[in-house]
Amino acid sequence: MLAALERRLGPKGFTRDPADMAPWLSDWRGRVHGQAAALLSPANTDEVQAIVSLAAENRVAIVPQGGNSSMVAGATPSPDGHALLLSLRRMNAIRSLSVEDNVAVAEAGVILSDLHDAAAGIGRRFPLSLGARGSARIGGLISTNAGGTQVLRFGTMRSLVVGIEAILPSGERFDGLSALRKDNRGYDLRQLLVGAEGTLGVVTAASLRLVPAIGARAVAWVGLADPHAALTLLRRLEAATGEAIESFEAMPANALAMVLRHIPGTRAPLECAHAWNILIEATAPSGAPDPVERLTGLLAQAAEEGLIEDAAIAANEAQAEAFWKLREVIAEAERAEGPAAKHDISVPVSVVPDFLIDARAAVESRFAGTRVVGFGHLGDGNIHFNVLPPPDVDGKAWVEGEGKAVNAFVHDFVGARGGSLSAEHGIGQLKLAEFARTAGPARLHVLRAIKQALDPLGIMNPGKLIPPA
Ligand code: 2HG
Ligand code: ZN
Repeated sequence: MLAALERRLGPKGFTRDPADMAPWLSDWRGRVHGQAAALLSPANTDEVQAIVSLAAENRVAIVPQGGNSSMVAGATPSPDGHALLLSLRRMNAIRSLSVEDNVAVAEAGVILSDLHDAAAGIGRRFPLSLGARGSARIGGLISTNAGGTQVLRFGTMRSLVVGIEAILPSGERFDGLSALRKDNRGYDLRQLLVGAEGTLGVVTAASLRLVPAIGARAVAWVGLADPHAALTLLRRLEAATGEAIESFEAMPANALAMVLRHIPGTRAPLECAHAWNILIEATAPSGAPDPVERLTGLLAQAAEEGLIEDAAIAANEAQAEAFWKLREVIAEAERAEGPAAKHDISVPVSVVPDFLIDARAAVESRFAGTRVVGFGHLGDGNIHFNVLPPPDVDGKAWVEGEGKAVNAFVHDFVGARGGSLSAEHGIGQLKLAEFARTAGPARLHVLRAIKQALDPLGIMNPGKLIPPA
């Protein structure tokens, strides 16, 4: 089979060279290391179809991979070395952009920031963004139902996918790219593939929703004392500005401190340290009044009332970018800080302020010496609740040992509040055991039944998402 694949894909699309494969065999955080029989980089959908058909015939596993920025090792093959690592990186064409349909058709290997640029070129934008936008690719973003920093207004990837082209585990091609806004032909295969983490087929291209380009934006950095005030502020800003608030990101003092410590060239926007920092972005369509004035007025009023302690509004685009950088590099700063027990949880938005306070206190008192860094998408109810090991232990060993007890503790805390143990990163390998432990029987039954129906041979990204029976 490998010889047949090598013939079909040619030297650009096939390698077994350990040096070529090495960067793609470990996850972004360097926690999980795998092996692969070969690295396949098809140039088009026909080649993906040939690969999947051959793999099905030979009962060989396929691990699809995009930008390899998964937080849960969802694109890292198992260490046995049997699987084919299928990189979509060469399929990076934007096939079309339509101002009439407000749709872009992008192949799975298109880098998110390239899609942003292409949409801007026709006076539109693709309204999903995240820190890894320079490396994350459309196929991976779809397969993990990625979220990011604009979910508040535009939803997760699921709400932005209007069509999908995919190769199913049988080798059949699903042609679902046409950008129909209404299509009620029963079960929605497109949406089944969103968030499927490559377990139901390989997404090769997608039709994606575009929205009008913004006319202007206002980016503010706010310091305040507690997360309840933050939620009050969010709801007040929304009520006052309609749809203008696109991002509302919360960072505790220790998250900002970690960024300033590890990322060169960063500085705090406000004079004093605050227990909580909020990054707010408000936008306005072209022709509408500049949102800076409105946001400045609303924040001044909030300061007068004592709801917030201080605020700075970016004076220009460079400053706006600098504020955003402080938020977007937290994951990188945390990686530099060392191993941590990471959680990507969601709870109802109304529960977030209490959760941030109570869960941190509970974890730090139950697991002596740990430090909680809980930050993220407050307006979406999605907190990255990361727990750093006590300073005097081997961090890596701690994550694999005591860290597992921390995981269970945090997930039970979340479960008791009606939350989810995966808000936007998926299950992958790293959340699999906890997912199996906490998912109810009905959820597991349906998940396995769907997997069995579409991938009876179990060749698509095995060992991810679906807890073994
Ligand atoms: C973010 O919001 C990413 O910055 C990463 O989702 C979160 O590293 C994390 O825990
Ligand atoms: Zn996030």
